[in-house]
Parts: sequence; C-alpha cells; structure tokens
Amino acid sequence: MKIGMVLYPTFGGSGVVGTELGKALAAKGHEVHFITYSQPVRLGFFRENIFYHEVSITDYPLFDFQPYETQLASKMVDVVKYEKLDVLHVHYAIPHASAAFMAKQILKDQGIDIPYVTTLHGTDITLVGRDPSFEPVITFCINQSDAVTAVSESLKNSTYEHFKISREIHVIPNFVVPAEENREFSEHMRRKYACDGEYIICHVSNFRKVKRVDDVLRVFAKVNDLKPSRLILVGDGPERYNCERICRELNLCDRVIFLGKVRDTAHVLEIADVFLLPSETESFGLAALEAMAVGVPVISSNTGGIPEVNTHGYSGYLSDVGDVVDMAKNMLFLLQEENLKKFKVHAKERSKAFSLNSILTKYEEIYLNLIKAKSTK
Ligand code: GMT
Repeated sequence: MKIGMVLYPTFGGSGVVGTELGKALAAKGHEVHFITYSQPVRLGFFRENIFYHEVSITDYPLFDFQPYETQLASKMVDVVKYEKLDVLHVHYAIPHASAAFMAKQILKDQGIDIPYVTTLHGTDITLVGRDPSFEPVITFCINQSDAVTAVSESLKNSTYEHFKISREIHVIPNFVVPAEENREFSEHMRRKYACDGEYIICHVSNFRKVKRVDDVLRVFAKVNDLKPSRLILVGDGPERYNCERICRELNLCDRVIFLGKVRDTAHVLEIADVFLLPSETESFGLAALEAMAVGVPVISSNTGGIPEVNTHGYSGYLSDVGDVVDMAKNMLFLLQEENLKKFKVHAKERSKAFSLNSILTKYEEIYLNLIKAKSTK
C-alpha cells in the first residue's frame, strides 16, 4: 500500500506513534510518505520505503497567524495525486483531520477518491478539541473521516461523551518498539547519575500543566527523605521554570537532573528504577509504556487510559490525581529490593500486551478495508 502519514513532528506522543507506525509499515514493505512541517524527531536515518514531504510555511506580513492548515491540505493534494497514494492517515484531529477533509474534497473534484483515517490521541479531544472554538469543526471532521481510531477505551468513551459522533470508533492501543539494550552503556550511565545504593526515579513529559510535574517533585521529595535517590526529568515545556523554583524551595537541586529534550528516551529509561506519571489526564500514557518496556515499573495517577496500560499491584501502582502521599507510599514499597525485582519483571511482561506486530495488523486491516470499499464504489 502507499500510505500518507500526517502528524506533528515533535516529541509528543502522537508524533512518536505516527512516526514509529510509519517506520514499521515501511519495514513491512509499504510505501510511507510523511507529510508535516519539519522532519519527525523519531524518523531517524535513510530507510527503504520512507519519503518525507515538508509543508512549507509562507511568512507573509499580512498573516499574523500562518495558514498552516491550508498549506497542509494543498501538500496532501499534491502528494496523493503525484505519489498515487491509496490512503491518508492523520494523527491528532487538530488541524490534521480538517486539512484531510479539505484535501479529500479537492481531490474528489479532480476525480480522485482518497480515504482518510483519523487517529485521536488525547488532548485533541479531552483538552483542546472540546473548546467551543474548535468543537464544531472537530465533530464534523471526525464524522467525515472514512475510519476513526482512538488510542484507548477511555478516549473512545470521552469522544462519544463530548462530541456528537455518529460513526464507529475503533480502539487501537499505542505500541512500543523495543530499543536495543546496551547493558555496559546503561551501567556506565547509571554510575554517572547516582551513587551506589541510590535509586533513580524518572519522569518524561512535555512539562505542560496537565502532566503535574510539580507532583513529581513532591513525591520525589518524600521518597528521597527515606531512601536517597535521584530524579531524572526528561523533556521541556511551560512548567519547567516553576519546577526549577520548586526544586530550590525544597532544597532538591543536587538531587534533581533536568536533562531537557532527549530523542532516545529508552536509553535514559534503562537506567531508572521507577517511572512517575502523575498526570491530571492522560488518554494512554505512552511514556509509561516505554518505561515498562525496558523493565521499569510505574507509579501513576489512575486517570483516563492509564489504567488500561499500568496494572495496579502488578506493573506498578495507581493513585488518585494529586494524592502525592499515596504515590510516595507506593514508591517506597516498590523500592524495597525484593519488590523492585519482581515489579521490574512484571512491568516488562505487561508491556508485551502492546507489541508492535499485533497493533500493526490492526491498522493494515483498516487501510485495506477502505481501499477495498473504494474499488467497489
Ligand atoms: O501528552 C501530551 O500532551 C502529548 C499528546 C500528543 O498528542 O502528542 O499525547 C497524547 O497522545 C499520546 C499518544 O497517543 C498519549 O500517550 C498521551 O496520553 C496523550 N496525552 C494526553 O492525553 C494528555
């Protein structure tokens, strides 16, 4: 198949999932065309069957805001037409689903029928999309999509709850691509960040309010009082200054490492003992799954789709949003040597339910059905 993959090229989960999906499809022999405004961070190197089409953004003095959606739709038209794509897959509804709808109509006018799949990732529904300034467009474009998928049951239910959706939403959970382990490197890096006998706690996010990184610091402070540890924070975003201030207030500066944005998070996760994800809302929690895949148990909130990923008492523990006392208590329990050993094994085991192969075939099936339906029209 020839597939057009539209996504945000950034560190966010939706971009990571779209990129890894495209790479896996290309490795299976499909031709994958990425369409976005800059090279996706996880795209990596020159590979067979992968093509990248950059959406150029015009900087004209009249535009206070760049008309990205229009230029994206134009690029989609161009790529579908000249690369003879079979299907478009857009990740994150805003503005990718509406741009896909526009491209579809333009192509229809030229006698080309292109189906598009919209994958809902979370904030496009739970935070941003629900806003009245977006809602009518989002509802329309989801309903007009030829297929709609959501990354968790929880997100599917929220979509039905908040929008008037008249079509089926298929749940296809996110997946994890195992990174190549390098034990020697991990041990070396671990010694760089923690002394013998200290634990390493890790958190990865875009430092937006919804991630509650301040809770990460508060849980860490309680744990560190009883078990000397280090906290590695990966990512960057609007809450970083606030978090740096809290570190100073809590006297934690020599215990907390702000790494900033990192492409190969798996290698950081490999040196961690526990992953912390106390989010206000989370449609899936890809960062938690990536931690589990390298054998790191997860202390998280019990919101949104997280309970579909992290199993309470098995791969980690779940607490109510904001309950930093319970999270710290659970973490201290996990950090007991025997418990930690057991939970590390369980975390890895649980992550296997999200293997790339089973999820890949689900997307392929959706594309094939749409292409078949097109040829019988
Ligand atoms: O977490 C974010 O703010 C980024 C956002 C995105 O769209 O990139 O992540 C969402 O999609 C991820 C991939 O499907 C999910 O794992 C995250 O849970 C989801 N974030 C939220 O729901 C807050």
